[in-house]
Amino acid sequence: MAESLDRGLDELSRQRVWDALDRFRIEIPSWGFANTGTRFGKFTQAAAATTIEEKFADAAQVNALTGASPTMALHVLWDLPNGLADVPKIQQLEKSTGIQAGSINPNLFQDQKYKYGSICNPSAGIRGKALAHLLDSVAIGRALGSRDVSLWIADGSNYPGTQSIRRRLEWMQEVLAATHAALGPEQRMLVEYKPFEPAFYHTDIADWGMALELARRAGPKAKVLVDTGHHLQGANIEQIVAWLLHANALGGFHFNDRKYADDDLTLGSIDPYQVFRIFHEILSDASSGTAGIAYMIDQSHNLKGKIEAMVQSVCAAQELYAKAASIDQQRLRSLQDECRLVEAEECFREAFWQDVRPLVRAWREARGLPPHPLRALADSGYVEAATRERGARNSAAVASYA
Ligand code: RM4
Ligand code: MN
Ligand code: MN
Repeated sequence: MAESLDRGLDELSRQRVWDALDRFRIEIPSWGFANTGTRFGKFTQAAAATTIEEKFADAAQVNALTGASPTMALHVLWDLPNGLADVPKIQQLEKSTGIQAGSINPNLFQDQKYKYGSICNPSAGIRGKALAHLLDSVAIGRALGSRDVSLWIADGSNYPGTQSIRRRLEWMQEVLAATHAALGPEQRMLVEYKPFEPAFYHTDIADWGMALELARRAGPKAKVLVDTGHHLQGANIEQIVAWLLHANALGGFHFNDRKYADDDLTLGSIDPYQVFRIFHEILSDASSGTAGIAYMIDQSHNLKGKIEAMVQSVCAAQELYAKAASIDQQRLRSLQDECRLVEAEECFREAFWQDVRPLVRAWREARGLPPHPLRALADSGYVEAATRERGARNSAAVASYA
């Protein structure tokens, strides 16, 4: 037993980490660069992006420092307020910054008409408008050549008896099927779930089982999106991941961390072991089904500097992915099969606890990237320049809640 404990990083696991870093990409969200806040108010930041041009510039800066985030998720209403007509502008920005448009996020939660829901609204007229927005989003995705249309449905109700759960899900199913039918051959549709908020009694897509069933009924291009902040306390997220892999229905992730609910904190800031366990589920799956998984960050930093927090998040994701990649899967599997519990657990734990940062730094240098991305950001003066250029516009932003 002694020799199967305490093994450290051997040459093979170093190679696995290196390959994993070459492969790993994580998408950053445009909304992570703009001024966002709590539902009580916003503390605006002078360096926050105020335009789509500035969001692209910030994303390019994060990618230049990390080499791992070449795409940016777009929110249709916030980033393409004129819908399809804004596509040429986005294409122009893709060219000038080298950042590609990533997942397209329809917005079905902001307009006044969605007070009682969007695709689950009892009004056929409002459901029709929501579908029209979904179809616009599919067309935008197709025009930009981006693969995923990522749906988060904020619909639900606040009081028992006030809405029919059954009828709403039938309505929703119809709209999702119509959206699926419009997808191009390369497009996918991701279905996100969340147990509560903004609705507090029932949410129309509350958990992964509901999302999976809806995705299945919509069609083969529909997959489930796991937002790590969208679970009730104590949920075993890596088990959900394992099940979705088993069902060939894992579309991707919105990474963020939480202590209580949908807190949108920095990835791995509260529970890095959980992110490691999630990556392990994926890396221990030898099938090819894992290749299409979209890793994305869904975070809004209302106190931390936005660009700094995004660099920090990408680096945290790389480090945790690297740790999970260092596991010798074959060895772990035989320890599991022989029920050598302590040795199996130690094999797993050791991968988590070892410091992969020197190896990640070496990888960065070999790829022409700064070994310390956060330090390089500080040295670049980028945030100071953004503060000077954007300060006046940001100070004019509205911050009140009521
Ligand atoms: C939601 C959800 C969605 C995101 C919005 C802004 O809580 O996580 O994915 O688009 O926030
Ligand atoms: Mn999300
Ligand atoms: Mn969320």
